[in-house]
Amino acid sequence: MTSNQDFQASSSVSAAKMADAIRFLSLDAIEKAENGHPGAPLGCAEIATALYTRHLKCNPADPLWPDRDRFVMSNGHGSMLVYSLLHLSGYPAFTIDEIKRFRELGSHTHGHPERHAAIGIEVTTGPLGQGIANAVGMAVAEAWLNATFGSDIVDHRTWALVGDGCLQEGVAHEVISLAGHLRLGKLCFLWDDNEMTDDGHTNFSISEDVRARFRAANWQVIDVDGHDTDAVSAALDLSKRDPRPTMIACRTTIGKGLPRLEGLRGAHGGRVFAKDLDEARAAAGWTSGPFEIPVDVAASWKAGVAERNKPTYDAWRARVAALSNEKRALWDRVAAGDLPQDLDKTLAAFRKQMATDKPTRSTNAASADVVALLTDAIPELISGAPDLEGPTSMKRTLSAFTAQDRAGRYVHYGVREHAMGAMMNGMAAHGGVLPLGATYLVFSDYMRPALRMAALMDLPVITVYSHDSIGVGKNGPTHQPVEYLASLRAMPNMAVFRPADGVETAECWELALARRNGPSTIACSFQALPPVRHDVGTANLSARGAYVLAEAEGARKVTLLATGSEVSVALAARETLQAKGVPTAVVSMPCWELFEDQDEAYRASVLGSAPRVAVEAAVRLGWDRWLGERGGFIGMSSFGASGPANELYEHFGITSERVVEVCQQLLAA
Ligand SMILES: Cc1ncc(C[n+]2csc(CCOP(=O)(O)OP(=O)(O)O)c2C)c(N)n1
Repeated sequence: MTSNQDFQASSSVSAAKMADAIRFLSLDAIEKAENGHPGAPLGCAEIATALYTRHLKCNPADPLWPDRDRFVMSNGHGSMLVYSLLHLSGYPAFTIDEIKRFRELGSHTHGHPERHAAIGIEVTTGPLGQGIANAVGMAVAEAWLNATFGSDIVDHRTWALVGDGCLQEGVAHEVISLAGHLRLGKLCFLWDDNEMTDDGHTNFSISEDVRARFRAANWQVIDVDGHDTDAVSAALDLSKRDPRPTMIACRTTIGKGLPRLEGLRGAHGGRVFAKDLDEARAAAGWTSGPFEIPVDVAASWKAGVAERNKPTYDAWRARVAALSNEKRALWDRVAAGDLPQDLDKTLAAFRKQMATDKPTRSTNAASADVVALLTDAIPELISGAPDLEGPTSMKRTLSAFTAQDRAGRYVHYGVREHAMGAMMNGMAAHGGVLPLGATYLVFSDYMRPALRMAALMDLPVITVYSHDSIGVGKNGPTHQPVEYLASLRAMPNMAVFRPADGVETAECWELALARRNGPSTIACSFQALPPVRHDVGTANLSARGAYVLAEAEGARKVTLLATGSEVSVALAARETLQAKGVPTAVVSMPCWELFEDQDEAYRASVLGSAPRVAVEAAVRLGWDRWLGERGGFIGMSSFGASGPANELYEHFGITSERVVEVCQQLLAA
């Protein structure tokens, strides 16, 4: 007998009653909140019961157990299912009072699950499709850690509950394809196959064979009755025996157990009333009052989750304790999400080297050198650049993470930027690995939903973007970002770095790595840039977001603000202006967000009181914050064009001559 069967045999409470406990907790909370989505928690109650009480490896007393299975509810609108599960499983944060506060400000029972791993929520879900892509990233992280530390330390599964909506989203196609290719055998999707979405029957919008889609992508596909706990449990067992990822198509009835709405469109998110609950209680023979769980049912949940897992947890702790000192130190560090201790020194040495060498080359090339250093210094760094390995120089010495080689650290994402973004979030949320991605800045829009989730989840995910302006040149306007810096800067908790030369590139990398509670964007040039920094590189001048790169000779009459490739344009303009008797300062602004964080006095000292003119080969949006009422701006107000980069700069008037002109007009006004 397996331990699962042992548990089933010893439990006196029926699976149906255990599932009903989920149903009534969810219904009571949704009714009290006067909104929420009953359809998924009711329809998935048996699926969740099978998973949690018979299979899921977890410890409610230690939600952060690194070797726990990861559970993602990708159809996050059904969040009450998760909260009911966590309450019944004994996660301390999910008291009955928290369940009663469903959707109230400041509760843990948010409208959609919000990442808080310390209390049991692995990732934030809500935008459909993101969760399943996170799950694929988690499975990659697990496979790599398993290969690195061995099955004694890391050997767990990733389960994702997915709705029709998740599978219809484009990102699902990307990750299903990649997960099958990578044979992520410890990954299992449980599809809530209820043939219903918000608008009604799925046959309004989809007629393909979804199962065949998974099979074509090299997944194991199993069909079950989603309301038969034993059948679901048996399918979960089967998923463990196949080297391919598994999709279990669980045929369910939306809103099961809610007589007025079950099987109907209205069950998805319709309001439930006290009368509905009376009818549901009568139909199920559930005699307990609101928010009450019968003692025997509660005990069975405790036995099925906490008690079943206790021996596994204790044995794991003993194995970790028995690790050699060296392995233990590495494990403790990566499990805590800390970076290697001497990394600061390595990066500071690189910064100084850049200050000495003063190379004229693209910041993308300088960034690639940093990545090469990081690759050596951070063994848990896992990188990827969707089919742009050459232009982004990301792979270099790394071997690929493949179905055969789980120790590889370069993921060949193929041409799947959205998948990369969402998978990196999953890896970062999983912990133990440091994901790093690269592509062209203009393709960041293909990742945007995932970037927003990284920012929302406080995940330290770094993406490096090359080809950051019209400086791309002959590839033309499709490949020339103009509005991207503004749009990324608009995102709360996203730090956008745009370094001007090798030294600033090193600095921006140091700062991005130091950000542990939010994502970073590093925008790099395709074209070679002259060095703009002539100090010896002992201090990280970018750390305050913006700094005076060249002070005016004489009392400042004008301040030029610039980022990245346009810093050298500003410096050239300054020379002319100084020669014309206009004392001019140049401020480099590699990271607006860090500058915004500084105190007012520092910002005022950098910006000065003289008129300001900004130059950035991008749209003006956002710049007025730094320019004040009388500021001038030189940049882009249209899409770019196809042609050599230097001609494009002339064509669009992003030149030192134009900067001088604008300054003179401003001063004459
Ligand atoms: C990207 C995205 N688009 C739209 C929505 C709004 N939305 C929330 S649930 C839902 C229907 C999803 O249907 P399904 O996954 O079958 O869930 P079920 O009706 O079975 O609960 C929609 C369109 C969303 N949350 N995310």
